[in-house]
Amino acid sequence: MEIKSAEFKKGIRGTDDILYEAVPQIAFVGRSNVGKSSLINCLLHSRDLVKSGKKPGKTREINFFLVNKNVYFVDLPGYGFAKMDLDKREQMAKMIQWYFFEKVFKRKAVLVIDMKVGPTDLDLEMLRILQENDQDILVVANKADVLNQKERSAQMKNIAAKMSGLEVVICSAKTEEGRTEILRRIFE
Ligand SMILES: Nc1nc2c(ncn2[C@@H]2O[C@H](COP(=O)(O)OP(=O)(O)OP(=O)(O)O)[C@@H](O)[C@H]2O)c(=O)[nH]1
Ligand SMILES: [Mg+2]
Repeated sequence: MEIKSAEFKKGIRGTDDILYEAVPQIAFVGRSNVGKSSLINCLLHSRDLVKSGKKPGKTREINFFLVNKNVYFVDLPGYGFAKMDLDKREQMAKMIQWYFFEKVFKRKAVLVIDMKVGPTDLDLEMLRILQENDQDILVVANKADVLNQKERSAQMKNIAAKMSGLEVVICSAKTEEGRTEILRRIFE
């Protein structure tokens, strides 16, 4: 699948008409700092359309990007950022849950986990929420570039065991490993 165009549409924090448009949404969800925004930039081949950053807690709104004029890539704030004060963290968690509870035209969730860290309790909790809401889910393990071969195979086993056999695409927003595979699955 080729990316022909991508543009920022809007950032929302609560209900908004954009949610209910007849446009499919590909929603990127995961821990803060796992590389959701970077991964979207990688998929779109745009270096900085989506703001990403060194500091966790970079994305504070639910950002909609219109891709190929017919699908939204949705960049969500991350969960589990320990240094964010509790109020703010709860507010983010609520926003993420609220988004997935909303009934929209069509949605696919891309759950991004950290390949090195593996699935955390919060990741598994998020997976459960997605499954309970009957979401179409694609799990991707990002930052594969930081692992050597040995660590890679160990982590693949660890992830497979913790994610009850769900298929996981290994990727790196940095090296673009897995990019074509993710795009294929998103658009299939
Ligand atoms: N080595 C490596 N670093 C990455 C990769 N993807 C993202 N990063 C780095 O991880 C940091 C966080 O990236 P973001 O894309 O802002 O992460 P995020 O998940 O959007 O974070 P929040 O918006 O806080 O939820 C940045 O310093 C990125 O450069 C990757 O595949 N490999
Ligand atoms: Mg982000």
